[in-house]
Amino acid sequence: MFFHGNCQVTRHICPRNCYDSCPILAYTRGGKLEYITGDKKEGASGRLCSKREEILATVYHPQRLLYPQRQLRRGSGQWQQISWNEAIDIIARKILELKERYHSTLPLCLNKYSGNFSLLHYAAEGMFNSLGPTTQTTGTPCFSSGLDAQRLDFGANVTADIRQMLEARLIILWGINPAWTSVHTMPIIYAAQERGAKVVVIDPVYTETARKADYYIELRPGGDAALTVLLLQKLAKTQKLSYNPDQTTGAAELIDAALQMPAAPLLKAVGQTDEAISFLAGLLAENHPTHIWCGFGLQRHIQGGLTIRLIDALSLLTGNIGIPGGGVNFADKGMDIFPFHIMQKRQDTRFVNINNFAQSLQDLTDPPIKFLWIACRDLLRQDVGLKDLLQFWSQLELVVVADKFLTHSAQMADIVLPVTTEFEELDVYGSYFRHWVGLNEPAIPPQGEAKSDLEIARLLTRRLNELAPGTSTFPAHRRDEEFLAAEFTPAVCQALHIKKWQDLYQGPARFRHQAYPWQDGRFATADGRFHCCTLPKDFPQMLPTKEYPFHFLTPHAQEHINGQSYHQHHLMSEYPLVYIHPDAARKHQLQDLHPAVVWNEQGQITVSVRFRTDLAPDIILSMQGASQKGGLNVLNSGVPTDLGLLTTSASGVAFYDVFVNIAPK
Ligand SMILES: Nc1nc2c(c(=O)[nH]1)N[C@H]1C(S)=C(S)[C@@H](COP(=O)(O)OP(=O)(O)OC[C@H]3O[C@@H](n4cnc5c(=O)[nH]c(N)nc54)[C@H](O)[C@@H]3O)O[C@H]1N2
Ligand SMILES: Nc1nc2c(c(=O)[nH]1)N[C@H]1C(S)=C(S)[C@@H](COP(=O)(O)OP(=O)(O)OC[C@H]3O[C@@H](n4cnc5c(=O)[nH]c(N)nc54)[C@H](O)[C@@H]3O)O[C@H]1N2
Ligand SMILES: [Mo]
Repeated sequence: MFFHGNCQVTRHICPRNCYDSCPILAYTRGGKLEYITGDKKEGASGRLCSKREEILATVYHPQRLLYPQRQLRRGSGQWQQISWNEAIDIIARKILELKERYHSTLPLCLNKYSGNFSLLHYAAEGMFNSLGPTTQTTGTPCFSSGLDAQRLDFGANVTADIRQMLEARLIILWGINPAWTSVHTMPIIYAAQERGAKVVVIDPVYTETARKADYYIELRPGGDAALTVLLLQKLAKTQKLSYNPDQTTGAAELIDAALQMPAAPLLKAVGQTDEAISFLAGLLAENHPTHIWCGFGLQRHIQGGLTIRLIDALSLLTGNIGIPGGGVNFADKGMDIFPFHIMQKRQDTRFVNINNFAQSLQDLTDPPIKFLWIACRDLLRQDVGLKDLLQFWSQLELVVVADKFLTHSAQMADIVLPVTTEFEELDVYGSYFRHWVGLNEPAIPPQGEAKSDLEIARLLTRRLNELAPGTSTFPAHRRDEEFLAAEFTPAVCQALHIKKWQDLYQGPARFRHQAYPWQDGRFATADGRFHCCTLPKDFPQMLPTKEYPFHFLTPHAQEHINGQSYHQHHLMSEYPLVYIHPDAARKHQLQDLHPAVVWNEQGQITVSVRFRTDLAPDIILSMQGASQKGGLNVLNSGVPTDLGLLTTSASGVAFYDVFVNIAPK
């Protein structure tokens, strides 16, 4: 903290699940947080995105939850403000009752994910683990398949510093829309363009990023694996592929297998002309280094893992791995340096796949789930398999939601607990794409009666132990600072080049000091080699049917993160906007700006139609979380992707392999 004029300035790091993880400076005057701006430390842009208003508005938003409340009947909207003591007492008694009834703590379930990934927020897991074996989720909806793909190929998940793009001659933005989802990377991309790099966007949708690119390659959703094989074929035929046999396994086999695949079905899978693919192959052959950035959108398909593996191999075989400006960026697991002591991890947790939660709830019978705690998550808006989830809901005896707003899930809870923002608590957050770890220091006191997830864990632990001594082993007496100190082991401090966690008061620290990985040609795999994937005989690719003739793509929106849009509901349409090509729309008797129904075998939703001439005729596009009513995921059964088990213990989910039909309402 320091003082500037008559303002107190505190350091923060945006703890949202975003590529940019922006360092923030917060200006507080007279106890009121007045202004936030980007901090330039560690090569950050010094700017904040358009969500800056949201971040600030959340703190003092009139609809923010400030007191614990109890709902008389789920979904009734009849809320009663209660004290923390009452809320925690109801929860503690239910936990003890269930434990006694089932002689087990497995009926207690925690579902926590994307709201805030900071270290001390893992107190929620810690509190659950302190009770005994409970049911929790594993895996991630974001990036499981791609993580596994890179782990299999390189042996680890390491990204290059984004400034490496300045060294590239060609930048391929593949299934990523940074103009919306990583806006602070765009200046680097523009600067690279100014230095002569060509930028290609590969996406089934003509995105904001595509508008900024030099070339845009449209393709069918899920056609990327086929596209990569076509590129390998063309480059192999012109002797543009090479590799070091001492550093690679499976390269010759992969090239052979690629050459044996007939081109016609591949071209059909991509939905592109041979000419366009030759053009792209030419760019790759002529421009060295090529930097490829694979987005999370790219791997939200059943073959997402294979796709990333093929792209890794393409990069290796064109000589782009381990050189400045080259490589395939996806996601970094640098935060794994932390021990996460606060979680009090245990071996006997009953884990279920976060991407198959609804089904798991139904399948778990011995003992069944009776108590659900939701934190940092709006299950009923963002999860898949909602039909099953809602069906199961009535069997839950107590649903607790800790959140800042009365989310879709909170509206179906028994108890809501108000949580603090990153300006009201102490914590540490690290990025999965930038290479830094930073601090959130309290700028203002908790608003209303809001409490951090850690403080809530403490309260519950204390009450449980009052009612039944020895129930919880969570170290509730420990102060925030002590929890942090335990995470910053000597090894962590050494890796971050700091002496103690308090050094982060001066700004974020780096967990990666190398600008780009694999410089010495040795990989983190068991044998130190890069592993090329095996090519299957033909590719799985999910395609529209007569009954459901449209791909339903629901990528991430510009103005808000995921479902975190309650602060701006007044600006949003009531129903989701769905974009469709006017020709396709007319075939289905749809009119621009009119309501319609979108449905599939999972259910149906009401939407508002918007014509968009740049869309393929078989795609319906809608941004997730971008309407008051939400509800897109009612249509999503949650088909698993091919990979994810290795790194996250659960497969990913093919969010974008969803097919629908549409008609006027
Ligand atoms: N503004 C904003 N930023 C965010 C988020 C947000 O909600 N809003 N969310 C954060 C989170 S949690 C995540 S996981 C990331 C996600 O951010 P991104 O990695 O950008 O992922 P998506 O938005 O899912 O999809 C990116 C692009 O993939 C395209 N795509 C879909 N299918 C295919 C395909 O088969 N092939 C190809 N080549 N492209 C395809 C989509 O059309 C989309 O343009 O962003 C983070 N940052
Ligand atoms: N159709 C479709 N669905 C998707 C996706 C898609 O691309 N398309 N993307 C998926 C992806 S990649 C993701 S990451 C998920 C994200 O979905 P979720 O995991 O539900 O995450 P968010 O919507 O980011 O945030 C959830 C809640 O956390 C709350 N929160 C914020 N800070 C805190 C805190 O400190 N404590 C507590 N207790 N709560 C807090 C927020 O107010 C918000 O209501 O959605 C997935 N769903
Ligand atoms: Mo995500």
